[in-house]
This record gives sequence, structure tokens and C-alpha cells, in this order.
Amino acid sequence: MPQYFSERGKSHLEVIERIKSKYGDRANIQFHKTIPAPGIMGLFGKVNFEYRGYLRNVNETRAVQRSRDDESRAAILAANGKNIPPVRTISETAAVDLHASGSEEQIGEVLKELRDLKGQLAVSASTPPAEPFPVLAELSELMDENDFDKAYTSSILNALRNKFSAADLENRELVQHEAAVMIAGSVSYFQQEITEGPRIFILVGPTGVGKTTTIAKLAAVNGLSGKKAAVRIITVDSFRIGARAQVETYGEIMGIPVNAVDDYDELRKQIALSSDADLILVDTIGKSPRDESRIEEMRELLSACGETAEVHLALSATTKTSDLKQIMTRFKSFRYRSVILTKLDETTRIGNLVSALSDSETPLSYLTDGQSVPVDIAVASPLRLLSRLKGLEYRLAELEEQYPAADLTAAWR
Ligand SMILES: Nc1nc2c(ncn2[C@@H]2O[C@H](COP(=O)(O)OP(=O)(O)O)[C@@H](O)[C@H]2O)c(=O)[nH]1
Ligand SMILES: [Mg+2]
Repeated sequence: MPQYFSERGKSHLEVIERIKSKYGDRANIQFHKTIPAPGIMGLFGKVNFEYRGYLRNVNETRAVQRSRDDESRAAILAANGKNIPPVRTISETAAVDLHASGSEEQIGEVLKELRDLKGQLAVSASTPPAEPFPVLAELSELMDENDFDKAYTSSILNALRNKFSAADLENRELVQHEAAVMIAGSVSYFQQEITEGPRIFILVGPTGVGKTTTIAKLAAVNGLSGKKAAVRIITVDSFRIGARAQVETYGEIMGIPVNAVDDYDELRKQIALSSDADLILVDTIGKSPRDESRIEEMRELLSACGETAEVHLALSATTKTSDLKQIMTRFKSFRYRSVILTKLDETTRIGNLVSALSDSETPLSYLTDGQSVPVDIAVASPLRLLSRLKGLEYRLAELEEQYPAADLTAAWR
């Protein structure tokens, strides 16, 4: 029999600290509730908190632990007047009960029971256990509002629970600052390797995300600003759909040479002709990212740029969560080294993007936040990412010291 415990106190903190000091790591809290303490005739009573659970046997296996959890949960719920059937899978229930019965009436009853059980399971699945620390509950809500994945949010909350004592978990400022540090650190930031010869920067991505505009911004920032690198633009239009005019116009305005190519040999030739350049920006024009064979065609064509060429994936910050992972997977064969997030000005919720970048361990290189060439682009940085989150409070000056801002051209020169 597992040993159960029940502790009361005047605050969550007090009870949790007492449980920790009495039972240490063996304590497994299963349930907590508030109990009005008796006052004079029911008046002036203060609220007490009661925590119940059982002591984990340090040697027991996970399976045994799980069955203990069920047992103990049932015992606690029963003690509180709730009657939850033992956890059994629906097929187990059906198999046992149908064998024992025969008549239609009995089968009807079993089916009703199954429906009830399904209903109960749905209810218990949709009501996660209450968060005992209000500061964490608030943070969790804030992360929901910013559209972070549920799994990402719970990994941050767990990391905070592991890092801080129960007393520190009551400190909102401390917890939110640390959460900001963890979020900023959950994404990596692209580091340019210095290579011999021109830097070849290829931008791929779905149609309309802002590839051409981003290429124009990078061309202007690098080619026209103080350092005046020798910049060339090559536009790869393998589908001859005539969308070259846009980039050619940018090139003309900036005095930067633009060449359009539509096959492997031409691209190879243009790269060779640009060997004196500092930076070769390769814009790609595609029809639809859903067309797998076209993606493959483009990948083969781009191999003409050689081994040192870097592919980057442009992703619009307005992309739906359900499409994000699909796009990242679809373009995987390009072996992109970073993601450029575009159109940040068009959304206020970027948690889903941070979650996806963190999951895929893809570095972030640039952020764009408007249509103006060249001003609406910046090197991605932890602080720029954090500044896009709503409601999270952190000590800015401290983080500014920790993460100095990078300048747009310093990334590669
Ligand atoms: N709001 C906003 N619009 C952008 C941004 N970048 C590009 N655009 C606009 O998105 C549209 C498609 O851009 P384009 O560069 O042609 O996309 P491409 O098909 O990927 O080359 C144009 O109207 C751009 O002005 C951005 O950061 N913010
Ligand atoms: Mg384009």
C-alpha cells in the first residue's frame, strides 16, 4: 500500500514547503483544494489550503508508478465524493462486458456505459490540473495569448519549476525575466562563416512571402551603405513566368547588376562571371510550394551555385501554425541554413513561429517588418524576438548587455 499524505496551511507556498521538507522528492502531489477555516459562526474564517498525495517508492518502475497514480487518484476522488471508474480502455471494457452478456438490452446498457465513459474521459482530458503557482498560471496564459505551442509552453514552465524554489516561483518579476531568457535562448541565431570568394546567398520559400523584396533590401544595405560591397543579383526563373521585371527595376534604381537565368548552365556561367563580387544574391521564383517536382527541379538548378552557397528559407510571420511545419519540411531538400521571418509587421502573435524554430533547431537570420526597401530589415537577435512578444516583462538593460545588437553588414564581413 502506498503511504498517503495530507497537509494543510495558510498559503500554497507554506504547504508545498512543508511537504518538501517532510517528504522530499518522494512526495507526489495529486490534488489540492481550498478549505474555509472555521471562524466565529462561519464568519471571519480564513482560507486554508490542503494538498494530498502519496509517497513514491524510490525503487518502483514507471509502470508501477502509473498504476499507483491511478489508484491514488481514485482514492482521493472517492474521498471527495467523486466517483470515477477505474481507468480501462474502451475496448477492454467492451470485450469484458460483451462476453458476459448476451441480450440486446444488456448490449444497449453496455453501449450507454461506454458513451458515459467516453464523456467522462473527454471532460477529464480537457481540464488539466490546476496550476498551484499563480505566477506560472499567469505566464502560461500569456504564452497562450502569444500563440506558443502547448508543448513549448509546458517545457518552459517545467524548466522554471526545476530552476526555482517554491518561494522564487511566487516572484513574478524573477519568473518572467527568466522565462524571457529561456525563450530568447530557445532559438539559435545564424552565424555567417567567412569563406573564400563571394558570399552566395540563395533565398527560397513560398510565393509571395517577400523573397524579392528581402533580396532588394539586402542588396541595398550591403551595396549602397558605407561599406559598398560589390553586389550582384541573379534571379532564377526556372518556370519562365516573367516575374523578373520587379527585381530588374530594383537593380536599375540601385545601380546593381541583375541577371536572369533559367537553367543550370546559365546559372553556372553567371556565378563564374561574378567571381569578383563580394556578395551574390540569388532570388528564386516559384509557382507553388505544393508542387514537389518543381521544388526538386529548382534544387537541381541551384546546385549550379556550388557547395559554398548558402540557402535561406523565407517564411512569412503570418503563416498558419498548421502550414508552418509543412513548409519547413517541404523545403528541407534545399538544406537551408536559416529562416528569414518576413512580414512581422502583419502579426502580433509569433509564439507559434518561435515554437517551430525551436523544435526544428533552425537558426534565424533576418527579420523583416515592412515593404520599404531597404529600411524594414534587421539582423535577427534575441532582443528583437522578445520585443515582438506581448505582455512579457523582463529587465531590458540586462539583456541588452548580454545580447549586443548586430549590424546588418557585420554578419558577413
Ligand atoms: N507588410 C509587409 N509586406 C512585405 C514584407 N516583405 C514583402 N512584402 C510585400 O509582400 C508582397 C510580396 O513580396 P515579394 O517580395 O514579391 O514576394 P516573393 O514572391 O516571395 O518574391 C509585396 O507586396 C511586398 O511589398 C514585409 O516585411 N512586410
Ligand atoms: Mg519574387
